[in-house]
Amino acid sequence: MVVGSIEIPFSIGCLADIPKVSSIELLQIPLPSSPRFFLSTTPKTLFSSSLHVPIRSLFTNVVEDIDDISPPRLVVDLNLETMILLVDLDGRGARYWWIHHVRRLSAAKVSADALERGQSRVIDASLTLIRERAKLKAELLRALGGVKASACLLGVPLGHNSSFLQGPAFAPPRIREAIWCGSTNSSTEEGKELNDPRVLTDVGDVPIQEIRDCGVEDDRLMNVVSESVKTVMEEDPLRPLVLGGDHSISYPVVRAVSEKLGGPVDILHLDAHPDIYDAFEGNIYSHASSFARIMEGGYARRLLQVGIRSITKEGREQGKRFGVEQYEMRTFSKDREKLESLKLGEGVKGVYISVDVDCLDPAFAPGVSHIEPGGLSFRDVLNILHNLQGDVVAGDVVEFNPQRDTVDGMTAMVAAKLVRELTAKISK
Ligand SMILES: [Mn+2]
Repeated sequence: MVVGSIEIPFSIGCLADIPKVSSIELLQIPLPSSPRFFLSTTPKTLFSSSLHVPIRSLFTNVVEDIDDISPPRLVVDLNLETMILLVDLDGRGARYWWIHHVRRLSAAKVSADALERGQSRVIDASLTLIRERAKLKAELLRALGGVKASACLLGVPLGHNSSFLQGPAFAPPRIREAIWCGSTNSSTEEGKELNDPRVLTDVGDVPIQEIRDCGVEDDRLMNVVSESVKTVMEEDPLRPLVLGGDHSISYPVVRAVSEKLGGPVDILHLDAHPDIYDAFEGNIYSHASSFARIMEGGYARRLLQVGIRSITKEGREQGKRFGVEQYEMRTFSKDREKLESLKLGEGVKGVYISVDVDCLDPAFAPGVSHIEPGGLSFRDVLNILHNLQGDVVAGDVVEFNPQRDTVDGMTAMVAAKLVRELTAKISK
């Protein structure tokens, strides 16, 4: 239920437009009603480090509560044609959605059927470009011959399922730029040549924002991500190496890999967080819940989580419930030998590697949304990856947030090197 509205004298579109809006503009919005609530939430920032808007500033001016939601919440319609905010009054957090004008058109009695047909055309066109690029590149590789498996980059620039900042939506082009930036050579540490198209190809990005811009909701959007992954896997010898995006994308990606291969995989998951909440702030697709969805779906036989140092009681309970092998940083020195000689994927369809950049200590990778001290060194991660025995069928590198990176793009280089070394692990 939306109980109040505020006219905004400028338009805010989907995620891609947000940085154009300054906090000054937002705070100068003329507000129609006197505040009935003053929230005691600590000021949080919305959307990006380039747009600091303390929630308190926005919410001193809002309108009415809704008593029948427990815990009590405040619903605000800023009538941006795009934004609805839902805030916990007890200060536990905020949740917000961007509702595009397409949905308002729909509400204004544009035929649902017409909307659905239009959305399907956009989705088909998006998948067609990925399919045709994958087909072409795979045909060339097969013509060259001698390639058993080849890493194929697929960007999934999705950031709206993050519970904090949405910057990972901007990561894929920054990672590509760093892979090819020329400050380093094209060899991986163990001698694979990234310049060799037999080692690394690229089919571009799933146009996430363009699809959301058409009013497509997450249930369907996640299916589009899965379909894109399957489209790459359709073309032997391509194997998807996915550039996130926030960590929510691992669910549709792993689901696609498992469904396409016809059985579960073993997952090596490097992360500061277990991302295994049943739902986070009411969002089953949250980046903090992706591994709950993966385990529920039976897409993984073993799930090894390494680098964990921010875990709640629910995270541990969910870990037990799903039989997850959680390796916490506080015992890393004891676990190191085991983790540096892993053998995975035997008896299942292979190994999937999911690398959240925040598995690294922020000293190595400051450009992440959730800075969590006490993490792995870059060499720790490489030792684990280089020594891993198993057939790596797919992987992802997620949660790099360019909006939090250093000015010289240090974390972009870190994410790029993770991609380079994973490429070497996949291609053969
Ligand atoms: Mn994480």
